[in-house]
Amino acid sequence: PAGTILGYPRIGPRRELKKAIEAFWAGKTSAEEVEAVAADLRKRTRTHLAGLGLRTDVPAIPSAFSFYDQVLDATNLVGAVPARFADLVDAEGRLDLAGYSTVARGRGEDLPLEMTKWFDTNYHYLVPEIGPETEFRYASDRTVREFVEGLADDVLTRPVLVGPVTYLALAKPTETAPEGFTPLDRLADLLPVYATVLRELAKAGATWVQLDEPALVSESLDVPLDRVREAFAQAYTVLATELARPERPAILVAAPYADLAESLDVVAASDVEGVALDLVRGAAPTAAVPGLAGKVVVGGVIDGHNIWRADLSAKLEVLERLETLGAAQVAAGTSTSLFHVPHTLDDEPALDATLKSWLAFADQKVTEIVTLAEGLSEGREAIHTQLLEASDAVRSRATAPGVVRPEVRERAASLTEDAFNRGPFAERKTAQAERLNLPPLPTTTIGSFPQTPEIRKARAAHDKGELSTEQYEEEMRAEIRRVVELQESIGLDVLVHGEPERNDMVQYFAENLDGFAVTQNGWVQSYGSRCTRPSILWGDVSRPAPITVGWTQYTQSLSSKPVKGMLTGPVTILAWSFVRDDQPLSDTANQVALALRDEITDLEEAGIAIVQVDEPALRELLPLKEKDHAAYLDWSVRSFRLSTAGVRPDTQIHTHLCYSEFGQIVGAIDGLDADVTSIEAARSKMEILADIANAGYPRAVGPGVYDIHSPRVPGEDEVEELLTAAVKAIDLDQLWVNPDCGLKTRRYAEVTPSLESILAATRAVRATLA
Ligand code: THG
Ligand code: ZN
Repeated sequence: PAGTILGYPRIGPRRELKKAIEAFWAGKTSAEEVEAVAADLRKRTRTHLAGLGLRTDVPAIPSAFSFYDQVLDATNLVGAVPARFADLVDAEGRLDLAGYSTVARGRGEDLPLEMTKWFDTNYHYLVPEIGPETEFRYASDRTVREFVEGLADDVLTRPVLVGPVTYLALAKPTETAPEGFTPLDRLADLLPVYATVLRELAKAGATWVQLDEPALVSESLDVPLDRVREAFAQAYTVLATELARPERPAILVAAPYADLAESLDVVAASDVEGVALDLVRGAAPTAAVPGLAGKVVVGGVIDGHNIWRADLSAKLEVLERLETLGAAQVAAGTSTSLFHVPHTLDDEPALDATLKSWLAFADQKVTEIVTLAEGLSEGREAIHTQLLEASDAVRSRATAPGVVRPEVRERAASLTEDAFNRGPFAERKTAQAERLNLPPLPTTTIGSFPQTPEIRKARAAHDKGELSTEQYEEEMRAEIRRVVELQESIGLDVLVHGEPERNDMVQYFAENLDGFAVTQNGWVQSYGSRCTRPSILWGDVSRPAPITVGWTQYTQSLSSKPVKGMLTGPVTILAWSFVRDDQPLSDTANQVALALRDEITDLEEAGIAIVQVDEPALRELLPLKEKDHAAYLDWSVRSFRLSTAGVRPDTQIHTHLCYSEFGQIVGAIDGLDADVTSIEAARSKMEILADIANAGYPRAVGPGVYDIHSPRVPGEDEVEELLTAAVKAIDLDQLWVNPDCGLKTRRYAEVTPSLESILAATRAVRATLA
C-alpha cells in the first residue's frame, strides 16, 4: 500500500521550534540547545507519522525540516551566500546557525535576503541573489545528516529539497549583474552541487529523494514557462540520466500549487522515477501520457492547502482512474506539503464538535492518506467504514444550520449593478476636499502602531479570564489616547487609532463575524518563526453587530483632525483564512463584502469621514495561470467595490496594498476605484510612480517613504529626496505621504523618530511649493 505526504508542519504542535529559535536570537539559549530541540521535534514527528500509519520501511515519511525557510536552506546547501555576508562563511563554505539566522534577518546596514510570497500562498521565502560571479559548492550536509538521523531510528525517510530549476527561477539577479542576466543562466554551474547531494544521499542509504519543482506550474515568475521547461529538461538530463542509479536515489519530482498538465510532458520524458501531481488544483490526465509508464505517480488528492475533510470515495475514484493510465505504481498523496495547515484537530477542545467533524488538519490528512492507500491495495471493502464516515461528514456539512442562510443568499442575489459603483471621481474629489480641508501632501500612517509587550500581556490576560473585558477595554483606550497624542505632537494630518485591540488584521474580523470559527493552536508558518492562525470560514457570512465603530468613534472624540476607520478587505479576509470549498470564492467574497459594507455605513453615520479598506493580499491570490487572471481580477475587484461603494461622495475611501508590483495589476488597482491608495515604494526608490503616471491613473496615491520592514530610521534628507522625486513624477494633488506599511511589528524607538523625519521632510517640501 502506497501513501505519502509531500511535507509536514515544521514549527511544532505548540510552536516549539519558534520558541527555541527566538530564544537563540535573543541570546537566551545556545545553538546546541536549539539543535537539540529541533532534533527532538524531528524524532517526535517521525514517530508520530509512523504511529498514524505511514510506512517506515519504504520512504513514505518526508525529511523536510527547516530552521527558517526551505529556499534559504537551498541557498545554504549550494553555498550561494551573498557577498555582504561572506564573513559568516567558514573555509568549507558553511554557515553556522547564527550565520544562517543573520542572512535571514540582516544586521545593521546589511539587509537580509528579500522576503516574498511562495507561489499563491501566505508563506514567504527568502529570495536567493544569484549573479554571474556566484560560486556554487556543496556547503551543507544537513540534508544527509537528517536522513541518517531518521535511519538510526529505523525510519527510511525521503529527503525533500527545492529543485534546482525552481531554486534559480525564484532567485533574483545580484545588483551588479549585467542587464539581461537571469539566474537560470547559471543552471549548468549549479547542477554539479545537486549531483553531489544526490550521490551523498545514495551513499547514506536514501532510496528516494523529493525535488520540489513548482516553477513548472507557474506563469507568474520572472522567467517564462518555456524557459523553465527547457531548464527542466537540461537539469534532469544531468541529474537523472547522466547520473545513474545506484549512484543516486530515485527522484520524485513534485510540482504542486497548480495543474501540471502543460508541463507533464517534460517530466514524463525525463528519466526521473516519479512525479507528484496536485490533483486538487489540477486534473489527472485522462489518457496515457508517453513516458509515464514505468514511473511512480503520486496522486495528490488530499488538499494540503485547506482544511476540509475529504470525500474519500471520490478521491479513491480519482486514484483508481489514475491506475488505468499505465504508471508503474500509483500512490495516494497530498496535493502540496502539509505545512500550510495546522498540526492537529486533537488540540482544539474549544472548536465546535460538528464543525470539527468536517475538518482535517495535518494529522487527520495523514490518516486520510493511509486509508486511501489501503483502499488502493486492498479494495474498497477494506475501508468501507471510513468511506461511509467521510461521506457522512460531507453530507452533514451540506445541510448544517449556518452553512446556507437564506437571508444572506437573498441579499446577495438581489444586488443590482448600482451596489458596485460610486459616483464619478471628479465629484467625489471636490466634495472630499471641501469636507476634509487637508494641506498639500497630507500625511498619515497605514493604520497599526507598535503592538507593545503591555498590549500583548493585557490581551493574553483577558483571553485567560484574568482581566475583565471592562479593564481590557480601558487599557486599549489608554493606548489609543497615547497613540493619538503621539500623532498630534508629531503633526500628522489624518490620524488612526493604532489597532491595539486587534490580534491579527483578519482573525479580529473573523472573531466578530458570523460564519467564521477561530482556532486555539492552529498555527501555520507565515515566514521564519512567524506564524498566523488562519480563521475558518465555514458558513454564510454576516455581521451580527458593529465591530470597529465604538473604537473609531472614541478615537475621533479625542481629536479635531480626521480619524480614519480601518477595515480589512474581503479578498484579504479570504486569502488569510481557510475558506469553504463548496461555492465559488466570488460568492463568499461578496458575503464578506456586504458585512464590511454595513460596517462602513455605520462608521459614516458615526461621523467618520475617511475609511481605509486594506487589501494587502490582492496580488497573493492572483492565479498562477494567466488564463485565470481575468476572472480572478474581476471578482476580487468587484467584491472590494461592493464593500466600499455604499458611501456618500464626501466620504473618502482609502486602500493599502503591500507590495510594489503596482505595474503588474495596475488595471485592477484602477478598478478598485479607491480615492487614495497607499503602496510600498521606499525600497524601490519611488520607481513605481512612473507606472502610475504612465497609466494615467487619476486618483490619489501614497507611495511609502519609510521602509518599515527594516529597523533603520530614515533621515529627514532621505525622505525629502523621495518626496521630491514623487512630486516631480505625479501631480501634487494626487500625492499623500505615509510609511510603506503598518507599524505593528516595529518598536516606538524606531517609529517615533521615523515619523518625525517624515513630517520634517514634508514641511520642507511644502515650503518649496509655496
Ligand atoms: N496576518 C495574516 N497573514 C499575514 C499577515 C498578517 N500574511 C502576510 C503578512 N501579514 C505576514 N506577516 C506576519 C507578521 C507578523 C506575524 C505573522 C505574520 C506575527 N505573528 C505572531 C508570531 O508568530 O509570534 C503571532 C501573532 C498572534 O499572536 O496572532 O508576528 O498580518 N493573517
Ligand atoms: Zn502593507
